[in-house]
Amino acid sequence: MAKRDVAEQVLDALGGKQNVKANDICMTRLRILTEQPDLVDMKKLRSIRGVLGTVRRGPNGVEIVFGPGSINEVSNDIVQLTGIQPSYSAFRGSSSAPEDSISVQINGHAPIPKAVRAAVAAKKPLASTRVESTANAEDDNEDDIDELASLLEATGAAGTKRLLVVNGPNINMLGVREPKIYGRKTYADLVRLCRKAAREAGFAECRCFQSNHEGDLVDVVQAAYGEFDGIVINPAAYTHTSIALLDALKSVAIPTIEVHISKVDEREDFRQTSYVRAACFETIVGMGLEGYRKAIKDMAQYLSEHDEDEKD
Ligand code: CA2
Repeated sequence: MAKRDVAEQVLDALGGKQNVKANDICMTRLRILTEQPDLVDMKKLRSIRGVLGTVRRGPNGVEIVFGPGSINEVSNDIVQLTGIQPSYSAFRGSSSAPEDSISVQINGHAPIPKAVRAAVAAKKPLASTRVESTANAEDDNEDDIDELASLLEATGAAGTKRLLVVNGPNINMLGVREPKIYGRKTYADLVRLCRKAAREAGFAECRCFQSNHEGDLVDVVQAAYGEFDGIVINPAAYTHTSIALLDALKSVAIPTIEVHISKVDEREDFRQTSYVRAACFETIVGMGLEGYRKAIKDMAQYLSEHDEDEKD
């Protein structure tokens, strides 16, 4: 079955795309906030090929666990079909916040069915392996799902490195104006490019975040501490003004690459200053959106070299 079909079936089981208020992904889970939770058919969701388990989180949240091979594509398709970009902040403060699951522990509560456990441990494809023991239930036990996701992540079946891509003010306006400087591609195109590049570079997760507000950018960098292995950042105009963002990047000390779409070095004088550069090990300018692809590849390379250093 094509991944697109999977996304269409997921939306159907969620009560249609109009019932999706927000979405986000982490390494193995698709997170959905619904408008009307009673429209969600959990049984239908759980019968979709590739779905390993489901759980309701909070009054409006649903989490759907996929095998590592399919989560990114299904998520991309959900984004295309709904027109809603993955949003980290939409889940903040709700009981289905990404933080909940990123920090989940294998706590030894409800056991994972043996077949799933064995497939994960053997790093076998999981598309046809389902949580059979709970197939008739309304949804899976939360502990069971957390353990399943943790197991998938801990065994490296989903890769291990997590990438955060941060974009600053007006990047959401890409493709709308000034095509001579910033090109014709939109922010949605940029998110797609980053997710694909990250998948190809072997990242387990690629989360894209954009805000027009300096404090939000500081918050997301701080929240990345202990959660993400690398940051690719285009702080846009805050590049040239924000000591707060520089301090945030320094405080988390996560390897960071600075990207600029345009040739900032050939533009106005005020664009020649970059405060964040002091916290970045590489800066890429003037390559258009392709600069993000290079940054993601270079980050993967840097992280693999850094891991090897640790082994020596
Ligand atoms: O070249 C870059 O990537 C920049 O970071 C982009 C920023 C600018 O302030 C920096 O100096 C260089 C601007 C973000 C996008 O702004 C738009 C303005 C009009 C139409 C579309 C995007």
